[in-house]
Amino acid sequence: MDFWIVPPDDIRSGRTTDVYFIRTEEIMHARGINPHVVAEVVASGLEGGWGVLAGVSEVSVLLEGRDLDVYAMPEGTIFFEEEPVLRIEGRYLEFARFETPILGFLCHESGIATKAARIKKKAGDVPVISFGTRRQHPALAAVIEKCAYMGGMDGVSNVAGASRLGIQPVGTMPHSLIICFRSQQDAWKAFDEIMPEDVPRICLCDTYCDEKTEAVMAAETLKRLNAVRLDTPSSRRGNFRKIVEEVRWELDIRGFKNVGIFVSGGIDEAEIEELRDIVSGFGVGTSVANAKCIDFALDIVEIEGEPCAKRGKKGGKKQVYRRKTEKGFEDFVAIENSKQHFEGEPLLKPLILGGRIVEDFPLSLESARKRVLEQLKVVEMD
Ligand code: PCP
Repeated sequence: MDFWIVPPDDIRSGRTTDVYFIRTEEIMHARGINPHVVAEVVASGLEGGWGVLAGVSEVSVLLEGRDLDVYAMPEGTIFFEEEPVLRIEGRYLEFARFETPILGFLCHESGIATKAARIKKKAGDVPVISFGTRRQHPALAAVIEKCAYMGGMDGVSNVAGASRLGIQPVGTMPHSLIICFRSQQDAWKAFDEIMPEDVPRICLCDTYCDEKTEAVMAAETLKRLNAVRLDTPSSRRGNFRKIVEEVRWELDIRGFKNVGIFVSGGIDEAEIEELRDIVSGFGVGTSVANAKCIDFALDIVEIEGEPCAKRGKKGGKKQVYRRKTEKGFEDFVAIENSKQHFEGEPLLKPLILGGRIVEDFPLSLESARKRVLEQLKVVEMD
């Protein structure tokens, strides 16, 4: 296998499962056991109190054609602990082995989308660009950028990822360009002369000299400099805000008030809070691309119509109702089809019925991203 990438057909056939599901299938087939069940995917241990759901469209492709009904929250929905985000109904052996890839899609992708959303919420109107595909296996480049973008980030740097998203990749220049020209000015001038007009003129200003020295040098070298990028190494970083304030001061007193300051390198939520009032953009890599996965579990909660959840889980087929409040929204979970009428929008909507994707809600990336940004306006954050 080149680059150790599992072929898509092996994912579709369920070969990326854990062996104990294959053994379970063999045992249940041998004894003729295959009950009708309801299984729910629920998150626990949500560090920030909420998560952004991502990976639903891949689950729909994975389960299409199987004799199942699947309900899910729309891609990009903000969810909370104890809320089922996806529900599968059907005979257990129709989906047993797919538990592993279902959780793989949802845990990994929701982890990245959640972190991207947290970063974007902290950044407010300051643009944040995903710079992190270098931190993960390149086979995942498009998925990482999709989740970062869906989570609300304003752009992505990976060429393959941006192409799949149908957007232009965003980036500046690496230190290697400056090193190979053996001169900051020569590298910056070559960039300005050769790059297409629509590429923003953002010069990396921390290669050999102090950030403020190189920032002034760049502003004096390129007439149409949009911004400088500071990627100060941790060995020199100290008080990064002070460095940025000095660069801002030195540019302003020389009449370069329109030259922005773009920062990258180890940027996470704390750095965004510390710098968002004095920078024009953030490049965020590791903290998003390498985000902790969401701890989803898939559990059977009903068997042949009877509640049967294991310890630590609540039995019965549930629905999540969301109603608007003055401050935003609140959810509550209730047994589906209970006699009571509940106020609020039911969040679990048909995704697959009788094995056919019904797409009862738009699976498009743009609608998911719009949903995230809308919810970020009102969701609370620590
Ligand atoms: C890194 C590179 C990435 C940034 C930092 C992501 O700088 O510019 O875009 O950093 P993060 O993963 O810590 O958030 P370098 O490692 O100096 O690489 P280069 O010289 O190519 O800019």
